Amino acid sequence: MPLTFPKEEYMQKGHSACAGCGATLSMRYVLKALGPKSVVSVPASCWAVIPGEFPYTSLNIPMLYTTFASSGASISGLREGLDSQGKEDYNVVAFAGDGGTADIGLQGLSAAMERGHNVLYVMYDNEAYMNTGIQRSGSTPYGAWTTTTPVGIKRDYKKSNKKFVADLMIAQNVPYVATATIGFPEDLERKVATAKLIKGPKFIQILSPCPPGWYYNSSDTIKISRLAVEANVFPLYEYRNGKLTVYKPAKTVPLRDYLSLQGRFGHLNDVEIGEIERALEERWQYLLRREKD
Ligand SMILES: Cc1ncc(C[n+]2csc(CCOP(=O)(O)OP(=O)(O)O)c2C)c(N)n1
Ligand SMILES: [Mg+2]
Repeated sequence: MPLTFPKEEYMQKGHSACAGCGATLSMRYVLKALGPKSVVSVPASCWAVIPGEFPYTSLNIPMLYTTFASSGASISGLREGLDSQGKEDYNVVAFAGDGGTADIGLQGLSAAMERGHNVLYVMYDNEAYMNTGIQRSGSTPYGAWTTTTPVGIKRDYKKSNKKFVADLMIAQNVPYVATATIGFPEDLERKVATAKLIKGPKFIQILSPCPPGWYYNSSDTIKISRLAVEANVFPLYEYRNGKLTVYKPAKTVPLRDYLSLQGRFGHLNDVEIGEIERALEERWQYLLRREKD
């Protein structure tokens, strides 16, 4: 790991996340890049319970616990309040799940970005409503089992495609948009550090694997995060000043390598995997075309 990776910790031991929780590493890495002058707003989600019960907390910075739909509105208010006290140097950050971002919080997110506040919105994407028991969200990928897309005799796995919120943010021309994963921490750290220096709205979507929700061994979290990029499931990109840059992985792997580690995809047959692979390739080609624009 390069020496530039910040040593300071703003998240301590003693939290209540599951073993191998990707969302927990996401928060730890984001705070490392932002530093102590940060305030984080968390809506209803796993992260609302991970820090611990009041008066205990595993975070060394202030956290506002807000309602499920309100992340965008809450960071707007925090920003304006801090600025009115002359505290422009504080980072105001939303740290929201995929349900709270792709679904119920989408209008609040879009509105906060449109108003142009100097805020960072981080979507930790574990691809379902995990805190309430693995219900599908708009960000759940095609083919996945969840408790609301069950696979019994009817094979009711999710039949619609993942909604890529970062793509929506590009369509809205948000000044800085990026995708990242905890499997490439230096890349994640650099993107958060870049966002910190930009005055205006920023959005980062971090793929954050979930052992119980994706049904895999908790020691595989980092491996799965890296495979997601290498198997073209979760392309890494950065959008700045209207220009898209797509990361080309040094190594690519077959989709099956990513899917086979996770019980949530265990029901898929060869034909279905081939269809998913084709759709992912189409999206990849779309991103490359967009990069050339
Ligand atoms: C208006 C409203 N509806 C439903 C809930 C119940 N609820 C709490 S957390 C949650 C799931 C959150 O999912 P996500 O945003 O993906 O975060 P994760 O739990 O995966 O970390 C739900 C449905 C709520 N708190 N408020
Ligand atoms: Mg989630």
